Amino acid sequence: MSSEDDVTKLTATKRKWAAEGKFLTGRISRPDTERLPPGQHLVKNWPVLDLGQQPEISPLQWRLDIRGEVESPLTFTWDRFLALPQRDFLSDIHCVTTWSRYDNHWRGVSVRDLLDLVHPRPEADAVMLTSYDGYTTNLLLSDFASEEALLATHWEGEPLTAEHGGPMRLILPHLYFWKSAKWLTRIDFLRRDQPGFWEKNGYHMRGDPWAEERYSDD
Ligand SMILES: Nc1nc2c(c(=O)[nH]1)N[C@H]1C(S)=C(S)[C@@H](COP(=O)(O)O)O[C@H]1N2
Ligand SMILES: [Mo]
Repeated sequence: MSSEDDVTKLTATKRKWAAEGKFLTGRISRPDTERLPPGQHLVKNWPVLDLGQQPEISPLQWRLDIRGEVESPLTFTWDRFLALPQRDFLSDIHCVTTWSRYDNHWRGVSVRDLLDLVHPRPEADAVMLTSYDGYTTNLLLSDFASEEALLATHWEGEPLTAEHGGPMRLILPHLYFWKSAKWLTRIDFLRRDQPGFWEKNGYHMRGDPWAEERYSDD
């Protein structure tokens, strides 16, 4: 567990990288022509990155609240969540700190299946994700609704460990990994995109790795 001081230091360092444009190569690429986005390198291990407050959530306490611009707001208990179709996914991870990891096998609930249940209103344009550690991150609904997006409970056949966001985290492979909220507990559907934690601290609102959308322009 790190202290509030460590979180402040980490945030300050990452703000500085954003201000300096650290890691930017200036290249633009496409997932269909280049699997590895510009400025990234491959790792075999799976690093742990977060604000240092890793919550332990028991299945009995766990909730997922769906609120905001939806026809059917819902609160999932763990049992109700596991009653949704469980699907298998294969995808790569691209972290803004320049590591990428290929061929991760996931199991979980497809975001598309969730959207079919809650019916986002036509006004809904974005989502804000909130996690048990207080972390927030924002997404356009068009990105959140990606076919590859999942609410993951398993990695490589095993339940997600607490340090990697267990019991459930988002996996959104086509954007930088800071968008993939660990310990997800709330999804708010919004009329307009709003910045989350890193987006308020110099990071890009969207975060496309192939366009190197690492930092905000201002
Ligand atoms: N709840 C929560 N989710 C989070 C974070 C966090 O601090 N809290 N960090 C993000 C960042 S910056 C990254 S790179 C990935 C890291 O996930 P990992 O630790 O499983 O590699 O989680 C993202 N999701
Ligand atoms: Mo990150």
